[in-house]
Amino acid sequence: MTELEQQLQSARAEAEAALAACAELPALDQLKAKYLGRSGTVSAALEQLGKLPKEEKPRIGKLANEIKNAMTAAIAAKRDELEAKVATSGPTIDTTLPGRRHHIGHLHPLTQVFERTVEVFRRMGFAVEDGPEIEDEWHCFDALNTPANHPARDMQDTFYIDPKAMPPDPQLGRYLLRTHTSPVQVRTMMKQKPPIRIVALGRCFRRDELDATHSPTFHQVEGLHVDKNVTVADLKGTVEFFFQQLLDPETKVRFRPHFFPYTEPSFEIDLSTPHFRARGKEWIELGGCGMVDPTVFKAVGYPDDEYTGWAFGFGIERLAMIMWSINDIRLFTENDVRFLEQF
Ligand code: FA5
Repeated sequence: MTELEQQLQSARAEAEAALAACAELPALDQLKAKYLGRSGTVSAALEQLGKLPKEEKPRIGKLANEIKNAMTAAIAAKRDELEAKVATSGPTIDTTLPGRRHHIGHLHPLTQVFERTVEVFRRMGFAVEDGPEIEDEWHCFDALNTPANHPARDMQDTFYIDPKAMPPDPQLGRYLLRTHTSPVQVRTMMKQKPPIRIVALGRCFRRDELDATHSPTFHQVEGLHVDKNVTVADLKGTVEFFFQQLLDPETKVRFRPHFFPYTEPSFEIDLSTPHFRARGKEWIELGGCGMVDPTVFKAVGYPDDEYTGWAFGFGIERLAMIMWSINDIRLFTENDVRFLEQF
């Protein structure tokens, strides 16, 4: 065997070993350049063919070509193999491991009461209205027949906005955080003519001390129905139907005479549910209501004596507390999941 044949055979053996060990595409490229490239081992051997004696040329030339072809094919096969591996590799998943549990959240209890309230009133043909949380004195009080000397307009009772931040309006007065949802009555009546059937739900603010049943911020739902010949019987029937749907078909509703400046007559709404009756507690106070006072119709520009209507307002927190026997209003805002996940 000539020296050149030996060189070629050992290059072949070396290349085969390197190819078998090669596990990555960049290494394969290097390997190809080393053995088959223009100045690679095989090409260098082929260049030397010219210097060989005539009788050796065909034999060694054949051998060099065989080695070149075999290495080209082997490198191509390796490339296919490595490329397929790259395409199918990814993070490996052990499908036998137990799955990770996702904690599915749910709606806050107050939001659930909101949604159920809206659902029952929609069935009775009521639309949902909205109003601003920052109100002005006219919509919150004056238009609702609540004069300037009423305690609700006292600085001690109400959160007023700094007049430097929001200067008072010459017509509408100072700005404040609304103390109830009743100004939505005024806003709705000013933008549309009867028949009106709306509910408005939202946040209210009062300078009340935080205790088990009071919070400086709480929610109310307001209802308003104005049309021709609307009566107290409509009011009582609607309120009773609502609570029977929301709480229990056996719920009883009691109207106790009361005073609100913007309704006449006015009532306090008391509830009695089988659940509370079973615990020896008969009536629970929930909110106020009454027939819309003619002075309110006047303030919103309705003609005299053409319409009658009723309105109510009650506390959403108090309603949720009755629904689920919750004994402390502070739980709603503490965001303790041990409490929240019970609903
Ligand atoms: C009113 O706010 C009247 N606007 C209701 C009304 C509307 C009467 C329409 C007539 C016609 P009152 O101040 O009573 O009424 O409040 C109604 C309910 O809101 C209360 O019964 C209570 O459930 C809730 N509420 C009032 N203040 C707080 C508070 N600080 N924390 C939690 N809930 C409160």
